[in-house]
Amino acid sequence: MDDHLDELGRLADTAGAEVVGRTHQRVEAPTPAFYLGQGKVEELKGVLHDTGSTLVLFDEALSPVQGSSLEKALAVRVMDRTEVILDIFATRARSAEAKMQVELAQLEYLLPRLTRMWTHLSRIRGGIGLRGPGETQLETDRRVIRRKISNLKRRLEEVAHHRANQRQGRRDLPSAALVGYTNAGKSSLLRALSGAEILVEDRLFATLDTLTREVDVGGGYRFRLTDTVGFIRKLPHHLVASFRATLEEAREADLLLHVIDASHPTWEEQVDVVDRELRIADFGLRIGNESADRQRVIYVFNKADLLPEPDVFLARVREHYPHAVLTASNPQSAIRNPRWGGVDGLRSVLRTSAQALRPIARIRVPLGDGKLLAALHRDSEVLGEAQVDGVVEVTARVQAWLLGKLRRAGVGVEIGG
Ligand SMILES: Nc1nc2c(ncn2[C@@H]2O[C@H](COP(=O)(O)OP(=O)(O)OP(=O)(O)O)[C@@H](O)[C@H]2O)c(=O)[nH]1
Ligand SMILES: [Mg+2]
Repeated sequence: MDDHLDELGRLADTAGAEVVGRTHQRVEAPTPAFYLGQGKVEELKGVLHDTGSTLVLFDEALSPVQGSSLEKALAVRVMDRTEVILDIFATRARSAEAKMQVELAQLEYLLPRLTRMWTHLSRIRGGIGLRGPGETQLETDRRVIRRKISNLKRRLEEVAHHRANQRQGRRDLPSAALVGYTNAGKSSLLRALSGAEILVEDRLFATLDTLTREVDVGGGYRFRLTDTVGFIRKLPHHLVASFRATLEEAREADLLLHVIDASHPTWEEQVDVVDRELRIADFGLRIGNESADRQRVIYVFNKADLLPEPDVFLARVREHYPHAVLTASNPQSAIRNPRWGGVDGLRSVLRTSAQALRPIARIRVPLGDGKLLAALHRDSEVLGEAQVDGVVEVTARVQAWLLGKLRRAGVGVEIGG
């Protein structure tokens, strides 16, 4: 309970609100009008008066009716967790695509609440909760909003289509996606592995756009690594839905690196939240087939430098996650803990995966089969070519599925460099 409110506090802070007090009530059956009991509403009124605050945040989702009657009763702006998250996303979206995705989610959220926002806007202005689609859209009617929604959906589909086309030509390198709870250190890991300057912040939802970098994992192998938007408890489903396209990149990756803040007191719950979201987002994880999931997901326990006893911690989590990797990915980690302060362990796991995902093969291409040669150049990483006895012998790192396909087509294939 306290953890949930702590997190709501961090969300409020990220959104730019200052928390002046908190309270909770165990509610067996939320009332249709206020969610809370009448007594609690009165108590809240007193607190609001005493602290002079202008905003109430709810950790639970409020129905449009509950939200609007609470606003009337309390005479201040009332937002639930969903709305706060939407607000943060709205202020953080940078790319045109992220902006469209957030706007879509906001409009979907707004639609059933249109009348409520309407009546209150004239009284309460400014502050968080009034950004994003903003007042101009609120002046329009539902029909216009519906048209906007379908417009945004269409434009987002176009962007997704364009991206899928771009990906087509890039299957040469093995790929991995960094996924995980917000603030776990996904961007920091990508920065540490690639050496690229990447935005890292001690804030929730620092990253909204996927970003891909090539990473040298040693032994002559490279990986294409993609950073993604973080998950959080009760992530609004509108947002998950509209960010689907962004997550497409991750969905098609050979591996998922599930990054966990090992130093967080409730990391286990965070892992559950992420696993559940990944299932909902249909990450090709086979539900009910744990072993298949495990092959594709590598659990990366980050922030090792903050653990009192990293070795003990790793031994313990390996009982559940046999292939768990422990990392520390911010620049100060190595100073704090020289032995556990790096990402070498993850790099070597990626190297081993790359070797398995892309074995080196010699493929004999008949002279004149330009199509096969072109396909190899497109879908595999060609290391060398030589003409021997009327065939072109191509040495390449080839994906396992492609090897099978070549063999079935009667092409001469030999594994080994
Ligand atoms: N001590 C310590 N801090 C870390 C480590 N990795 C990341 N951090 C810090 O954790 C915070 C969040 O890091 P990010 O890399 O932005 O996290 P993220 O998972 O990309 O977060 P979102 O983009 O918000 O989902 C930053 O303040 C980092 O400096 C680590 O290994 N050790
Ligand atoms: Mg990030």
